Amino acid sequence: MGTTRLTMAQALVRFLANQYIERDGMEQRFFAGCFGIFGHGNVAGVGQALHEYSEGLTYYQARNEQAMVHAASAYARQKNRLQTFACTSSIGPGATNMVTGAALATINRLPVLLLPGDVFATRIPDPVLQKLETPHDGDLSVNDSFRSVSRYWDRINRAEQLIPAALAAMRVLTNPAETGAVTLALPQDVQAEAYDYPEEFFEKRVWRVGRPLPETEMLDRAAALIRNSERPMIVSGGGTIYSEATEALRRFVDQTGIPVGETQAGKGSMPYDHPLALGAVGATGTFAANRAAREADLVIGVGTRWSDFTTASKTAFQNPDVRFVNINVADFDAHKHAGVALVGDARAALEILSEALSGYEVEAGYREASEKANREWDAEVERLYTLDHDPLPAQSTVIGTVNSFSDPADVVVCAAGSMPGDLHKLWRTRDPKGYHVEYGYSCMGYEIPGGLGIKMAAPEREVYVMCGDGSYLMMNSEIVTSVQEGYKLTIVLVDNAGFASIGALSRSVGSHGFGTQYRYRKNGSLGLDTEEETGETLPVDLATNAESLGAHVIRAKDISGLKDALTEAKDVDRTVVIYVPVDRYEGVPDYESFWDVPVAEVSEMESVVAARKEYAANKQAERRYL
Ligand SMILES: Cc1ncc(C[n+]2csc(CCOP(=O)(O)OP(=O)(O)O)c2C)c(N)n1
Ligand SMILES: [Mg+2]
Repeated sequence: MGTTRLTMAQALVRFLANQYIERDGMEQRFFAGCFGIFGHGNVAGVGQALHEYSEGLTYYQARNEQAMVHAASAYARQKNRLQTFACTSSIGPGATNMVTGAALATINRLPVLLLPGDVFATRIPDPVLQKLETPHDGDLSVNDSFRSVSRYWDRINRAEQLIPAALAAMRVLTNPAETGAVTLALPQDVQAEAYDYPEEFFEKRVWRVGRPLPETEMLDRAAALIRNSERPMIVSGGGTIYSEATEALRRFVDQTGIPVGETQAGKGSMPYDHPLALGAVGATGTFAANRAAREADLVIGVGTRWSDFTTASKTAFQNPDVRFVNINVADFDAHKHAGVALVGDARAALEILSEALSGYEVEAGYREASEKANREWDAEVERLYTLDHDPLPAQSTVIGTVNSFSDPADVVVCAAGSMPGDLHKLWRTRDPKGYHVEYGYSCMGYEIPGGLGIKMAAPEREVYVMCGDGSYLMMNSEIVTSVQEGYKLTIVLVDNAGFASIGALSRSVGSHGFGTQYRYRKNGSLGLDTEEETGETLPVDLATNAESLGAHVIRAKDISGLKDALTEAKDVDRTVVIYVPVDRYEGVPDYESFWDVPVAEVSEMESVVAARKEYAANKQAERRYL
């Protein structure tokens, strides 16, 4: 085969356009396109290449580099990691704006390819605009900050170096155990340099995602543990959904009678009305799941990385003899909590474990207790969905109203604030892809760009973005992109005048919600978050702000206004923002759980001393699971 003379950037774009992925015999292109914001460092190299080879890799203009990486991550999550976007940025601030997005992708184990522009490899015009100068290190640029948040990182200092780097990048992106952000830093001069690339490099390449099985020996050990347990429980994480294992999980549960708690990423593993679905587990868990967890003598983790929210900071599982079995495609996660490690694909592992457990079932009394807990929990959800609260509605009722209005296949999106916990507890999921709360990084601002990525991945579904006023202010720019590209979002902008979640957290650590309200200073202080107002409210109008960005805005005053707004929104064909104020203090309670947030050990404030005492007592329950 011959060679083709292309610039490094042209070669990269042509290579990316020819990468495919296959699982279960279904093959598709791996890159749905390339998000980008141009500046020096990518306008000539990658920008020129995207223009010339636009049929291979569609370019989408974003407004904020962090946001475009969020959109790519959300897209990848909605597609069960079988497709994603590349993201191109200029050098300097354009690049470092993507660092937060990279961290989010890597923490959530979602594939995104980042292509930040970089300083000249030749160094001749240095210091180039936006270059970080480090007198002690000639080879350092701001792009080195991606190293800690990427699963693969390389800098392409010579045109031919692209070949091994691009192949290594694809291997990591398409490997479910290793995936996350991949960063290829692209010096701007090298992007424009030509090289005779071998034609094989541009041929269609199919990356296979297999369904590896756990080792037989470990499977036998796990089956024996389960057969000998009296109160087994499953904790289902995002891996169940990415592996499309929800049907296999349901069959496993029906066969064995083992109840299921769900993590944030795993919510949707079971429909909420399955009799053995106990709902959210951990710090933002339901009483149903948290009681089961407390007593469980065996916990089967499926596709979970056991975050502190899931384990309630290692207080959730209190049975002194509790053991863990972990089904996980990543060896790293499978070994957590000294678990019996079933390293493999979730669906394949559940199917083979079902066979190994043939004839086994939990005792009837245990199954009945789980079913009763499911019903009792649903009654609590109903209570919170229908709270009659005046003059402003409760957030739980806003959530209930959106849930009741939405179709089963619609998607709810959230990431930070008080809503993720409330949604985790209360959202009635009816479809494995209907719940999308980013809680690996819980990144304020993910909501709207995340919604955009989901809508691009699943245009047939309505996407309901539940966005706090704080998150909205941090990142609303992609409303413009959604209008430009014709991807409609229904954004429910829930205004409680500031950081209500952190206000509550601050009060719980004795600090009176200091600095969490949106108010003017009073007597030189930013004030406290208490029901007595401290300082005048600010003249901020977020609904009008949304209007100015091109959204169709509906202002709802109460729950009946919200119902009308949702009906109206359904018929609007561009992004809608439904603005709804809620009561700041009418929150959803915690259900017998704990989250470790260290309280000051010494203080002259009585409230802090009291909070520390309670904290020290709660901490006694923390376990190590060795
Ligand atoms: C980028 C980022 N900065 C800070 C935080 C810490 N934080 C978590 S929730 C929150 C407040 C969110 O406010 P809002 O969106 O209004 O939701 P509310 O708490 O009022 O429900 C803050 C500051 C975060 N998660 N992400
Ligand atoms: Mg708020």
